[in-house]
Amino acid sequence: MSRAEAVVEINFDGIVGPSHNYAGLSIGNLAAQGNAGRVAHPRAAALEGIAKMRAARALGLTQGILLPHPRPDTDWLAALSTDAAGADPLLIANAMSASAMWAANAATVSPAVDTADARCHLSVANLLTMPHRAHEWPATLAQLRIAFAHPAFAVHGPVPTPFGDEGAANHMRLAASDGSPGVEIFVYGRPGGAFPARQAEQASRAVARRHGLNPARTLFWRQSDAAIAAGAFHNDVVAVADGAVLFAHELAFADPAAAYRDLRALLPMVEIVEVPAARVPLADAIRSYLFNAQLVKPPGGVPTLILPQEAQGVESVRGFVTDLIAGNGPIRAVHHVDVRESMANGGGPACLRLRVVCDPSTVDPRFLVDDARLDRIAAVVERHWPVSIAPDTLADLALHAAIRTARSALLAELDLTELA
Ligand code: SUG
Repeated sequence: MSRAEAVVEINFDGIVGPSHNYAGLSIGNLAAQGNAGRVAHPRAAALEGIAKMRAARALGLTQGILLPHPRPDTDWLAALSTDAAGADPLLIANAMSASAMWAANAATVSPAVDTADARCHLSVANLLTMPHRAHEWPATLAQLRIAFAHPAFAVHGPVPTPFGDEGAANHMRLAASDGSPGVEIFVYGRPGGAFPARQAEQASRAVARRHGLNPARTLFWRQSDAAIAAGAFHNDVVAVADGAVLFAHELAFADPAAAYRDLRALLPMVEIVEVPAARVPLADAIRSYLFNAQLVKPPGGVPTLILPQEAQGVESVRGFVTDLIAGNGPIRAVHHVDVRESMANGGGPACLRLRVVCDPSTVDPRFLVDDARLDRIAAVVERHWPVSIAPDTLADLALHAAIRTARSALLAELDLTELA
């Protein structure tokens, strides 16, 4: 079998780290702001993530992992001339963030079939808009360089400041079939609204250039100001694409008519499922995370939405999804998962995963999981992850020690101690 034939989409999920907490650090992320100060449950959170990976595997999908980062981030605190014992509470909260779990913000990925040098390109995201996320990229890059060390890949560092880049959460790829060249769509925000626009147009354009994408098959769409103002801090809160299907809210993009015209010209077979605001108000879409679904096509199966269970709790969304599945459209099945601990920080099923279209045999196998490896990860989590963390305990040195021990145990279990 040639490499092109062996190419599949792998979902790399961020394992929820032992410092998972609700410090309310993300302005414009309504769930995170609304849950600031709540007690978090890192152990339950990580087990929910593992259960989601098991559900994806049960559908026949290939599953990978990314590992939690060292927390508190003492390198970052040292660069700020302080440390975990002496830093002010806000810096400690920033240094303790487990936000690397949202792997959709780890990098932007262009499969080999789309790039000039026929390698799969990954650009680590700089995440520079939010202080708690801006120090993620070095530890992410270290993992990407190991997981994708094979010459089939090109791994890039971050786009330089001041151009904010939040990775795959603001990138969509549509293609006629597995293995055929895609249309890559970069979605950026216009600054100046009530909430930060985290993806800068120039960052998106730089990523497209460094990946060697064909300009004729690359689109740049602006997010609507209304979407950002309503809490769509990333495009993947209001749109998702897979295969030849785009599923998006009517108010996701600044100029949807022009956007869809350009997309149809490049990919005539595209199926655009646009959800009218009259049917699902933007606020309901964001509250339910209807669009933060994983849209997947299991081998031999039908296009399926993996939705957060919260989508069942919002009436307009529940009704829409029922009709969607019953209708003649391209999305034929729905599967609900419980990721409520991540959801409470604004991270749904799609946030938790980074899609890489590649031949799995070119990936470092320590970053791929089967059920047995998921069992082993779950056992470490059960043994070492804190049961709960209250935000007013984030500076507790005993908690820091427990979190370090927990991560070390996971790295040892997965034979990844070079990340220590
Ligand atoms: O960047 N939440 C993340 C959620 C990221 C969701 N990812 C995607 N949409 N792809 C964020 O806002 C909350 C952290 C806190 O407040 O402690 C947080 O970072």
